[in-house]
Amino acid sequence: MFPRVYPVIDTAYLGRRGVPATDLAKAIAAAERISIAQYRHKGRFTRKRFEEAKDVCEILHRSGTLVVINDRADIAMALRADGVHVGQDDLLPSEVRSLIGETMMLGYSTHNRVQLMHEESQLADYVAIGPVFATGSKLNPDPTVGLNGVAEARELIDKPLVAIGGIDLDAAADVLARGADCVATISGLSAENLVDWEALER
Ligand code: 3NM
Repeated sequence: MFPRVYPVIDTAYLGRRGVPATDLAKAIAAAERISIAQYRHKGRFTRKRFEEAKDVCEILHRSGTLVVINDRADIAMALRADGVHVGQDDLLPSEVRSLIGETMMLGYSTHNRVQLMHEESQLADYVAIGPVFATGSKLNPDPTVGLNGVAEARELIDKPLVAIGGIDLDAAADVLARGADCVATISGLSAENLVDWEALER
């Protein structure tokens, strides 16, 4: 069963708030029912950033939480992370798969029906659809797909479906009810409201 809640530890978002990525990682690690998290860093992977990602990975792994690295298969492999998440402007899933093999998880972002139905999407372990609602956490987001877009995506694919974009706690239940297996969030989740997110897990 794919988890229902997928926190995204976004360095830009947390940086603006002065929250260390490791602090959020510690809170996620302490939340027993949260079983997966993503580390997302859109900037350059300096040595310092790599060390931070490594710390985040270690903190999460100690509690048995799976770690997925955004965009970068090389960094994910160097960190011995559990997976890589790529988007439409990154390496293709087929290229990533040939690097990471079958045991590491591969997530793929899609934003519309054509991308969802593309053969590359079939190579992913889970597919994300978004943005569901307006989001301030992504530069140049695609048009929102809304709850109907989630329901349509559900009809189009059999894989675990992750919904992302502007989903707060209030909206999460609706998004799950429209067929998403999981809700991913950057700004909707914090150390303070993590227990409420956790309640969505079985
Ligand atoms: N990907 P928040 S929307 C990282 O549409 C990301 O694929 C999206 O942040 C997509 O939960 C998004 O703060 C931002 O809206 C999610």
